[in-house]
Amino acid sequence: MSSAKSWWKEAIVYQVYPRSFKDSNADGVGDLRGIIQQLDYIQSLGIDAVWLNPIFKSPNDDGGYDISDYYSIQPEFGTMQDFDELLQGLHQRGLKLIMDLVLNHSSDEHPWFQESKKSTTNPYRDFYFWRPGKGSNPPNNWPSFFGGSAWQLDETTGEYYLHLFSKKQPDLNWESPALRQEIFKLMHFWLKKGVDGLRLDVISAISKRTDFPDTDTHDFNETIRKYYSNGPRLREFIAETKRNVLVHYPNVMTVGEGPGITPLNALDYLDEKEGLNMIFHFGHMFMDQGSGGRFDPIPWTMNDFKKVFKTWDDAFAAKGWGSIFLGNHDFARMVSRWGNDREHWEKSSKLLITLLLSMRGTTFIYQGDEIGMTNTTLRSVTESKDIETQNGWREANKLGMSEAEFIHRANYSGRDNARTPMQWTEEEKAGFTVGIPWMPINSNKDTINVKQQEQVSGSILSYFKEMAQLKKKNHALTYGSYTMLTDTPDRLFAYYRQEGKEKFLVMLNFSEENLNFPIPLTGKRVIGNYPDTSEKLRAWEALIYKL
Ligand code: TEU
Ligand code: CA
Repeated sequence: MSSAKSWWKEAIVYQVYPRSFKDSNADGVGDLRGIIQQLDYIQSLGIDAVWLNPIFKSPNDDGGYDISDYYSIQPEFGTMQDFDELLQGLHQRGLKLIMDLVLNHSSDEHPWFQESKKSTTNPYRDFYFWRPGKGSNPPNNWPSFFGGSAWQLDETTGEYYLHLFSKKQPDLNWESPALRQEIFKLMHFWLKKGVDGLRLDVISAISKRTDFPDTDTHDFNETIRKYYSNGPRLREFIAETKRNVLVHYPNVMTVGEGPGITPLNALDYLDEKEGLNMIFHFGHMFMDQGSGGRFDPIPWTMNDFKKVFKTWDDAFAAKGWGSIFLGNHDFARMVSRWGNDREHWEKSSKLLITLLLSMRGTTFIYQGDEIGMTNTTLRSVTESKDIETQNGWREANKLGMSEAEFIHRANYSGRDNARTPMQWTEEEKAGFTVGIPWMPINSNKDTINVKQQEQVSGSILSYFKEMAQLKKKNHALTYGSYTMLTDTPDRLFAYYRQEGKEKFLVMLNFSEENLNFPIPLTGKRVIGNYPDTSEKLRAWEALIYKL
């Protein structure tokens, strides 16, 4: 990875899902003033930047990823003044703010779409993709991420519009120069306010194959890779965005997100002059998804997991920079998915935190993972608040799957898992709200909450803070090389991080078993999730030695 120093390479980014972080006005929905109230807590973590999921006006069909006004704040979240106060509060604490911009699609309630759908000759018609159907069928066989066809017939003009996600998220047509000018304008608006970074949602899909060929595969992730992402004008659009906007804000970080980014095409997105700073890849996040996608789980192995990190570190060995995450608002809680959220909950939470903060690349940690929050349990699909789960059930049901089987799958991989309210205290509403929370609070808030862990020295929270300090104090853990050990038991993930004379060995036992591994006799233990050191690596033991 390029060794040029940048704040965003050294940063530990804390992701805040505003709807579930802290409610300040008793309506059961998290809001900006709630985040302002918790700024001292956020600062106490020792992180450097906050990534906020979208906070723009939205009908909330997809958790705010369906924006109806890019220039105003979602009323439930507060006002522009609240935003300005939040930004100021972060900057006063030496923290940066990364906004989440959704530029692949808007809400169907956005004025652009309301105009576009009026007639085939409307000036905004080409802000979206409209195509005639094939007889009574959609223009092609593309499936939506959220079930059903990616095309919706609009009666007014008798044409279909494209929506890779929900029907209420029509894809924006970046082929239109006028649309691109509007995008650049809104980006300037937020960057002029002093925002420090942008997470660009589904940026991989902004260039479409405008001949819209049928997909030739039933594997959903393959369809994404081959047809939805990495389109013919992608680099051109990113370069134009860089030239028209980003180049004017040299210290602003950009991280592109999107399925379909692979080790072979990732560098197309990253370029000092014409590209973004980083991308989120999904190599590990999709490895347990079968051809049917999220609700079609397949087994994964520790070797697959380790290989993903090696592959992606190699991809950025010479150029570019990686992002390291194990969970976010779109996936199950990391300790439930990769660790053991039962008898080894504390140890495995600490182990995963060790990985996040010692792997090469910028660390992104999702709210609640610093205290080991776990998956929730939906008893029925009606309890889900997520369109992907609701629509996933509609599709599964059509194919004859039982609700019991589907809910079992949704409790393993569904997005509701990550969206239960932040657990601040053991109070009835976990200190999140005094109203009725928009989503039920996880029943384990009595044993997993910030207040309790702030008072306990060996807590996951205190371990996170200690590990964050270790990363910040040791450049090798940021800029050092990454060398994975290969002659180890499958369940042992061990790697060196080295810069000059500074060399660390990270040992992570992803299993309940004691593993034989020659813990280095020389060198000094710098952190571990057991109070002592034994001659074997114990269940879910994480250990870092400075050699
Ligand atoms: O997710 C895009 C993406 O990467 C999808 O693969 C996503 O992981 C999943 O299929 C949807 O759960 C981004 C946002 O992170 C997600 O919350 C939005 O639903 C989606 O884009 C549409 O804006
Ligand atoms: Ca509120």
